[in-house]
Amino acid sequence: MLRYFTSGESHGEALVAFLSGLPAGLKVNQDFIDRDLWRRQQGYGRGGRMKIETDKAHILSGVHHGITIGSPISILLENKDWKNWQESLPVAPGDPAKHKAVKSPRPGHADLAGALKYNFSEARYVLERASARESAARVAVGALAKLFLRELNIEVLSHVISVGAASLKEEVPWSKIKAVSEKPEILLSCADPDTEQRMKEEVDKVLKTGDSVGGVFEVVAHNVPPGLGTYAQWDERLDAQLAAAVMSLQAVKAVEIGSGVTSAYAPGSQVHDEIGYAASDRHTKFSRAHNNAGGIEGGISNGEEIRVRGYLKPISTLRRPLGSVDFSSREPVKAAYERSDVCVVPAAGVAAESMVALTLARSALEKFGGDSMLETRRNFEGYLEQLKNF
Ligand code: EPS
Repeated sequence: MLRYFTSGESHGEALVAFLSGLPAGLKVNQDFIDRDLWRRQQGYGRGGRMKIETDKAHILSGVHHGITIGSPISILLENKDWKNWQESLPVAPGDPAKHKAVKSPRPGHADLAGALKYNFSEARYVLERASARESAARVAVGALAKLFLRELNIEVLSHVISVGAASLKEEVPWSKIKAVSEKPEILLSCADPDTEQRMKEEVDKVLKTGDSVGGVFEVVAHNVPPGLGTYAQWDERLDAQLAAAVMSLQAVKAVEIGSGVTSAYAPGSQVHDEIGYAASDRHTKFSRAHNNAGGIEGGISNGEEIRVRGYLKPISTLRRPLGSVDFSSREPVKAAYERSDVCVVPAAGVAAESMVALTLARSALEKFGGDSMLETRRNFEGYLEQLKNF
């Protein structure tokens, strides 16, 4: 069973991620992992922290001579900003006078709920772990899941569909999503240059006003065979697992599979993807007129592209803060402000790719098993043969 955990605070010494359950013999490409970490740091509207950090995966265990050895993998990501926080956020008790308290909770952030839950008198420790900095650790292990999926010819990428009021209307084909992900520079990861310019204007607006802006990303998993996940038990449904995985990302407030939201307002005859049958080099000769189901029917992948959208609320740290209450005096004050991003939609898309890749890799390993890549591939190829002969 593929399992993963992360650890680390935004301004602590490092982030750490653990991944166990990958078969032995998977080639690990360091540049591939670091490229995804870089992609997560990009995007117009990112804040000052991204100028400090250059995230690189320092693999501590589970990989030797460039391949996985079947033992748990741990990865460390240095927080370069730690040098500026050693005195105010030490591991040892330290000097309380140097503590940087977060005195009034930000509406929308974990600050208040976290302080109440953990009985903290202010929100510093809440912010530290709730921060989206943690998603860098998920991207590191997610890149390993992607490398595993690539061995099964499955690829996972994302693109941005909307930022504020600027929105793409048309479905974007895989080739264009791939081209966006390969660009040497990332603006807002939108496949259409005119819409991307309008997205940039949305960010410029909030930069001027001290506000923030949310949006929608879409993760696409390409070339997934039919048969991952099952309707047989509620928690084994692939769409349920993907929804939980993407929803677990910081600032995601809704998840949609395929055209799930608009489908709720349309008659069945306009929603369901009619079935055809014709010679093809895909996993099966069964084909679909369109893909409103987002590649999943009955909790099982159906052989079409898996498309999962994440809806992001605007970042909750505002330069022109909303009303709040001082933790100690209980008087009305403005919410705390600390350096922040104003738009993170492209970055959240990269983090969501990781969550989708980890979910699909776990599901593939449940179906095909294997302690070595040789064994997993053999089982996988046997299944593909079965599909061809269906
Ligand atoms: C982030 C790092 C953080 C924030 C952001 C995401 O760094 P810092 O807090 O030092 O500026 O930029 O986190 C938040 C938006 C948040 O609300 O906590 C990162 O690496 O993605």
